[in-house]
Amino acid sequence: MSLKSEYLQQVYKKVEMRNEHEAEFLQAVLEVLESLEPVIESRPELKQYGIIERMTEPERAIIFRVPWIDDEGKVQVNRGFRVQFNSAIGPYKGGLRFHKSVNLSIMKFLGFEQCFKNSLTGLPMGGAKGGSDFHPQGRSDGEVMRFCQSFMTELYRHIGPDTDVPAGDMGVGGREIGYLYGQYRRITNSTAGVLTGKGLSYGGSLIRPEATGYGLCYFTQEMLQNMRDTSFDGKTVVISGSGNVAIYAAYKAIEFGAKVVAMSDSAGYIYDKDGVDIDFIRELKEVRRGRIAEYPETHPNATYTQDSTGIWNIPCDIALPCATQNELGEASAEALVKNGVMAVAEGANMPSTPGAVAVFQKAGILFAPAKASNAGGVAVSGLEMCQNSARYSWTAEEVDRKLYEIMVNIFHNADNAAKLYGMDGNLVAGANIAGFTKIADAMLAQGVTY
Ligand code: NDP
Ligand code: 2IT
Repeated sequence: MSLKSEYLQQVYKKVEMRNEHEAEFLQAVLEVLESLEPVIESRPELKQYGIIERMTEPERAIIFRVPWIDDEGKVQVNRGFRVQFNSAIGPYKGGLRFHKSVNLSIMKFLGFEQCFKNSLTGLPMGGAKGGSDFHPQGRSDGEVMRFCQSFMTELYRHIGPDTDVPAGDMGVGGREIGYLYGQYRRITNSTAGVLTGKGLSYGGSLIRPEATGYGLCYFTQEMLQNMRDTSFDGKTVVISGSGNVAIYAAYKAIEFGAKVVAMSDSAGYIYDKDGVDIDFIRELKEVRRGRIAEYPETHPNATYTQDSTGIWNIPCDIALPCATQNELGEASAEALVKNGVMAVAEGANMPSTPGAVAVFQKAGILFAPAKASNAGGVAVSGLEMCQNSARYSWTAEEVDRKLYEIMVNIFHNADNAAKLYGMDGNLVAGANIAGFTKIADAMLAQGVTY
């Protein structure tokens, strides 16, 4: 363990004992505690009021059975989760993930990180995450609808516009949010904006589908300008994944003058030295729900390689991991550094392993941690909540401008926090400290409740 403070070591040991099989959750906690060493030293009240002990234990974790009937008439049973991590600064807020790999550890790491991310947006949102081990790939629309209806039939009693507002994440996009919202409306006889990422015809916000990817590029552009006096213009970019985050990150990077040469899915990656045809990929993934392997059929200059991690061997100036946790390990980080990467900015949640982050930091590569750089999605979710409460909608330009301002602010808050504690340039520490401070102050002010 790399913690120096005896107190933090003790706290972490207890977290480890309580959650011994939850590798992802422990990974996320340790990273935050490492960043907080200097803060704990300078603010003894944090220890006195058990702030870290309280923050590393979710306020509530709900696990439930989700039965549904597949197209063959067979009963299927999945496991549903909602981990309500911290509500000190606002209603629980965070996405729902439908993926076969979902388990309590993954829900807790995502919920834990969401608290700091939401705090960084400057909007009043607590942190949560939920989802299921239901895997939508290969399922018909009818099956997805029946699953969503069953999932919401339990979830509805735990959420509400001032309590907990879920949204999308992996495997949960506009289609799923629609089915979930429809069932919530039916059960509760309420049209409250209880989910974000809704369709435009029933309370959704313009720019929400684009927000995470756009926000990632706004953050990265600000980081490049401030820390290296450069920009996306003329740079070669590699983006992993080809889902919601990856697609809109690619659009914005291209708009900023970069060439995106590679993208992937869980089976493999494509390399197109002329720059990917992002309209084609968007249609392939969003409309046809196809596989990235199909790309070379219509783009003969491109190649497809099985093994998605191979994408990090492609030389690039900027790498944007936008697929999933721990997708970029130490060996991949070394390959990127060897090939001259200048900046790595995380679109996915915790895509770089701790070993990979250490490689980037040692090599002096610009590194933007997920909590800061992918906060654009939840930020526009917060703006969707505002619009729903006001029963009003803003134009795409208004939402995009607010998103841009929020991402620029997050960069400077993280950068300044790192400088304040003598860790100039370390955006991991800066983001953790800036996100933490607001929640800690709110918890201190409210007494020992949760
Ligand atoms: P999607 O379901 O839209 O897309 C996920 C993409 O990642 C797919 O292309 C998927 O491929 C690929 N993928 C999954 N597992 C792997 C793997 N092991 N190796 C390589 N590729 C893989 O999800 P999102 O784009 O919404 O989410 C991506 C990441 O961004 C997640 O970490 C999520 O938590 C994070 N995020 C999402 C936000 C949002 O608003 N949606 C906001 C902030 C963060 P395949 O089709 O083969 O499964
Ligand atoms: O990880 C994330 O920030 C999300 N999946 C978005 C959450 C949200 O509430 O919009």
